[in-house]
Amino acid sequence: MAAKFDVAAYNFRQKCPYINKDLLRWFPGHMNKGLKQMQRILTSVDCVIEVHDARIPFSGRNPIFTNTLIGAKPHILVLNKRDLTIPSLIPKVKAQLKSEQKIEHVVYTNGKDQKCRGLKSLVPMIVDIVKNSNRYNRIDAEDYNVMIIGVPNVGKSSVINMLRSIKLKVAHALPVGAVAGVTRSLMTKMRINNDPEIFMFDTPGILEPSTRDIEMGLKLALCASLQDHMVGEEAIADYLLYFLNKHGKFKYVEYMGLQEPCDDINKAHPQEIADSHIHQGARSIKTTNTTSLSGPLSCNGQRVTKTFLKQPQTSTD
Ligand SMILES: Nc1nc2c(ncn2[C@@H]2O[C@H](COP(=O)(O)OP(=O)(O)OP(=O)(O)O)[C@@H](O)[C@H]2O)c(=O)[nH]1
Ligand SMILES: [Mg+2]
Repeated sequence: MAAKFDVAAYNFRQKCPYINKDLLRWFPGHMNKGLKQMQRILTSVDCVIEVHDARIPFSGRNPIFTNTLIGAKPHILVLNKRDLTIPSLIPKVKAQLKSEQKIEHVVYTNGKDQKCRGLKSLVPMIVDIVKNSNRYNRIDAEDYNVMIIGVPNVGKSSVINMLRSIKLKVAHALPVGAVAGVTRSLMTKMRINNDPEIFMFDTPGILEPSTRDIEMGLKLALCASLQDHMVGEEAIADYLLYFLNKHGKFKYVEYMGLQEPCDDINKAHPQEIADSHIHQGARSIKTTNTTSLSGPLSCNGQRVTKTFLKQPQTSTD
């Protein structure tokens, strides 16, 4: 039985841990090139699907998309990795996105689940909103072209693969991977449906050229939209610790074999260091020798386990 801790009894940090903004800046050449390629094909695109991580529905979407790619095109926001979030929060998040950001079409998906109802609802939704839109130069086209955009590692390629597998029963064709930056250029369009013909363009994940906000950058890092080693595993783990304490989420205490919550990743455990590996959005720390943390990510000798961090903690927004 997990012990209960009272947030009020602790003097937890009130401010997000500071890290140098440059560590959160990642805009390599392939992102710049990819953005230009995406802008060039816009006239042949009927609908833009923006994929984002469902754990951070209000943070980290790239404003460049809204300004330069979405414009007046029909737009669907796909919040992927539904399995890592808390289902009961979904209606509230959707309502908030609609009222505050005027986003009408929000779909939650699990890009790893062929039975996902959100994925299955996408094709009818695309057909419906494109039919009811002004297609300009493509008014007579019978096929539908859809561009998938989003920040890195949110599951863009996985969603396309899964749609192809659901609708066409074909094997996955696009490479996917747990580290941000797998897709590095605009891909040839892929058929995902036959009647009507729907094609999708996969694109590289694109971040903003500079970081506006440290906390937003850390949230993106925590969801693995930035590569861990660039930001620093300790900084990411420390932000997670800050976040969990701030929101009174203390399951980590038991998982890590602590007596009580701790608020300083450095003081939490100075000697024993877990060989660690943080991967694919769900942070996982494994006992391998491949990536060794030089800092005290583990508390009191316990390793943060995959099971713990894979559990939905909360929406990270
Ligand atoms: N838990 C979970 N993992 C997912 C889901 N969808 C995709 N993934 C995983 O997330 C990681 C990134 O998936 P990709 O499809 O490569 O993401 P992407 O947005 O195309 O990434 P880039 O091409 O690097 O921008 C992979 O390890 C996938 O297996 C999901 O719904 N839930
Ligand atoms: Mg990809």
